[in-house]
Amino acid sequence: MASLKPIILYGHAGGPNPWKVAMVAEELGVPYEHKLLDFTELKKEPFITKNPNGRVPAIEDPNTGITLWESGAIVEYLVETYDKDKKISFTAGTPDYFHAKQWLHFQMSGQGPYFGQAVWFKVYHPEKIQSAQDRYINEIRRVSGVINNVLEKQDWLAGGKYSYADVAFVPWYEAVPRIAADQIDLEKEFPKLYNWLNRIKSRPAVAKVLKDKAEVNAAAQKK
Ligand SMILES: N[C@@H](CCC(=O)N[C@@H](CS)C(=O)NCC(=O)O)C(=O)O
Repeated sequence: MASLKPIILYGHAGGPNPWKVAMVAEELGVPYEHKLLDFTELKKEPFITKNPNGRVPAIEDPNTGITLWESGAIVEYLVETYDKDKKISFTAGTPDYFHAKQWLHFQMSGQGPYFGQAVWFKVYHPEKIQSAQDRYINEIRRVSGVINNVLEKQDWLAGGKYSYADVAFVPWYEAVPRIAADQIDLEKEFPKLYNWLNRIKSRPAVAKVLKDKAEVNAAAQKK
């Protein structure tokens, strides 16, 4: 996609959601410029006008003029606008198309918020509330069980091939060792899921984004 101007992707070094968008853009060969913001910049101008919710990711696509936020909506925009060959998506209106959306909605409503709350109560909440920690760690386990069971019967979540629905889950799983290394052993408890994550992470596009993420995190730690 040599003729495209780079999409501006507003992200953050540590937060998982923008990296999901980067992975999809890399898979599609859509050029992007990843602007890493500090959390202190998100609730004020100029960012708050781009995303009234004051969170990342958001994108600005100079090729179409759109500004968009919410990572799931951005992923859908990217595949519907740029995945003409259906490399990681499906023909509109087919069952596979809707199944991929179903998994993306599950990722957005069932994985992201619960894994996010697990981080909050394990790492950031000023008081240690065991019941809240247990609730969200158990949700990580429950969501992982759902995926693992499905992957007992198939290699990929939707349509018999790797798609955006699979890669969407990767960034939050990358956070699991930090949240629950002492409580959840993905390899042992959810071997199909563990193997699936490794297959996705070994794809060149995903490996590149994970390398970028590791580099910016290492740089952020040195500051
Ligand atoms: N549902 C939103 C969640 C966005 C979100 O929570 N982003 C985090 C970083 S991964 C953030 O901006 N946190 C800053 C804050 O909460 O102030 C999405 O998927 O885009």
